[in-house]
Amino acid sequence: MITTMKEILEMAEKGGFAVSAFNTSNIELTRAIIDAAIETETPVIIATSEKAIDYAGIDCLSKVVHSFGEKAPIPVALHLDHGKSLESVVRAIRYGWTSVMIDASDRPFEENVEITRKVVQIAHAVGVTVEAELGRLKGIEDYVSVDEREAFLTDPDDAKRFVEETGVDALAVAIGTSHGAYKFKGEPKLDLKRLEEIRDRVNVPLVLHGASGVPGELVDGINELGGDIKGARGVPDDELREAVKRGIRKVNADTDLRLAFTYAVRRFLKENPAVFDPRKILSSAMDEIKRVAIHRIKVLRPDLE
Ligand code: TD3
Ligand code: ZN
Repeated sequence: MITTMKEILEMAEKGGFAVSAFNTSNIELTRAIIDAAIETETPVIIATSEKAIDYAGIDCLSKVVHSFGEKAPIPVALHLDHGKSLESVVRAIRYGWTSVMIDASDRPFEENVEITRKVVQIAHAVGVTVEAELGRLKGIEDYVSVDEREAFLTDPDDAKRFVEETGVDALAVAIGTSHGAYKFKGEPKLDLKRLEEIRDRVNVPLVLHGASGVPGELVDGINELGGDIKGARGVPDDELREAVKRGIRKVNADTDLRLAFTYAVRRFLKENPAVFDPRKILSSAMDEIKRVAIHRIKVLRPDLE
């Protein structure tokens, strides 16, 4: 069934686990994600970026997710990922999104508060959940100095003030992750101490962006099959488990599903040179996406592992 992210996050809080938010932009990703959630009997958040909405068309993408989500025997939320403006958020709400992120994390604190507060007022009036972000997502090794690192990672006292002043339902924090397939050059590590300090001050569910694991077998498989994504590295499963222990309740992944798709398509085409039926090619991709999503869902649920 389709529900709000707030309801799903409450289930995660009660169960002491984190819910996955997986990004979609088409039928195949949506089906594979929802199948993974059904098989593990776990609620799931289907996230769409503004680019995904532009790619698929807002009406089409909404209908695809609602069509599969409504039939599913588990709670499914349709969430706008990294909404950059009030217009984009309101448009998503109008088309059936049950949850929105307003990401003004690149603006000064007071401006971030101001726009987030506005979004909360509008979204809450129609029962839509709001996520906002404080801090900047940048690989921990990409900060040129300790000062810069301190300036960009989420400050625990600011986080407290931000949540109090905006009334957001969930807060995305910067603790050393970054978007994409190249997250760490050296040892992959999160600032878990900072996460604990934020957790102690903030009473809404915390969200981890840029959390793809970038599984070695997918990266190696793609490279062996003619791809070129050398040096790709993500967040290890154990770091995610530690983050869940410290209060992360929503974990975003997009890159892992893209890697799964690419690996499966490369492998299928190599193994089946005579096949040219898109349904067969995409079915192999769905199987691999589902497998990767199930692994992630289980990592975030200590009670299932
Ligand atoms: O918001 N997202 C998904 C969109 C980012 C583009 O990849 C995330 O935080 C997940 O990031 P990733 O790259 O680790 O999957
Ligand atoms: Zn993100």
